[in-house]
Amino acid sequence: MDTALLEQRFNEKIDRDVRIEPKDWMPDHYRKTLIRQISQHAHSEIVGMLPEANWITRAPSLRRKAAALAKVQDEAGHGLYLYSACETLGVERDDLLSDLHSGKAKYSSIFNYPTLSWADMGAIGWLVDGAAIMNQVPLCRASYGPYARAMVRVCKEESFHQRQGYEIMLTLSKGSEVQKKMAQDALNRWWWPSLMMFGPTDAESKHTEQSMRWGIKRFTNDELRQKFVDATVPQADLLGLTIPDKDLKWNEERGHYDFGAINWDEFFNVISGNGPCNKQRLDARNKAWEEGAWVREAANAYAEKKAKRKAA
Ligand code: FAQ
Repeated sequence: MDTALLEQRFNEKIDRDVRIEPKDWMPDHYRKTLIRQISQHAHSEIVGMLPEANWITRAPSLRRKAAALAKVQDEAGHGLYLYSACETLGVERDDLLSDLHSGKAKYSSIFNYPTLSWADMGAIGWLVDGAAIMNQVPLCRASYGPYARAMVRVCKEESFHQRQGYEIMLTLSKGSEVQKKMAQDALNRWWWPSLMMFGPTDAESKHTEQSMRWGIKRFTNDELRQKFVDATVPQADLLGLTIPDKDLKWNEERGHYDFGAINWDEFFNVISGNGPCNKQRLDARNKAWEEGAWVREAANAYAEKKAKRKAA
């Protein structure tokens, strides 16, 4: 069948909202876009384990420690589903990881900020997982089957993370003056980077238009950012905390909150590798890779032995 006809069939499927599956014909650009987005997403989950893992040994109680451990393990699981989904597009996981380790591949800007206090565990759960859910629930309807299906379980787990983060913030904000200050300080530091997670404005976004046409993205970056602000402001009110934005104001006419200008220079600086923790995060991932070499060797040796036994 000629390419024009294949492309026409592919476009018809997209128009009818029929899922594209790994063995289906797809345009090269669609495949590449998915590999880029899914692998960046997988890397974000794996690098995203680092800021919180930092607090597992310092959690204030056994209950908090158990929840933090479970959350970080969930994130490892999300990374694995996503690498698997990406491999269905014909790439090797080792190549994807090599691009992460060399600094060539991107991962979410948010994980390049430091976690300075226990309240940051609350703020990350509430804001970062909250932003992740806002972005990822529509991805459960993405046109590529393996990505959409992986997102279903990821979103369920992210919802638990968001709730447990909010509950940490609630406990701190109803606690002593010092605890309330810690919660406010964490909100001050995580608010703007959380808004940046949604990516550049629609006017600056390179990929949104095409990804929307293909049904990979269902909303634009600005639409999701606005939904997040609208959902989160009342939650901050309930905590008795103040969002660090003097321009934040309900706009009756639009039926949305207006919010202040995002520092896009900071965002582009962070995604170019110059954020506060970029180097630390990549060093930690490279160290984990090197120290895990014996596990990969043992697994390969076992697989070879099993294959030989089967062949004999
Ligand atoms: N950070 O044209 P667009 C999580 C890049 S998971 C870094 O708008 P697109 C779970 C973008 O890649 C968080 N880079 O791109 C968790 C592109 O670069 P390229 C991750 C960013 O793809 C919670 C360039 O800028 N979630 O949090 C960022 O249409 C708590 C132009 O941008 C996902 O990955 C950024 N924030 O839209 C774990 C969700 N934004 O490749 C632990 C899936 C943009 O041309 C604890 N991904 N860039 O060099 C998506 O929905 C999309 O890829 C966007 C970006 C919305 C992130």
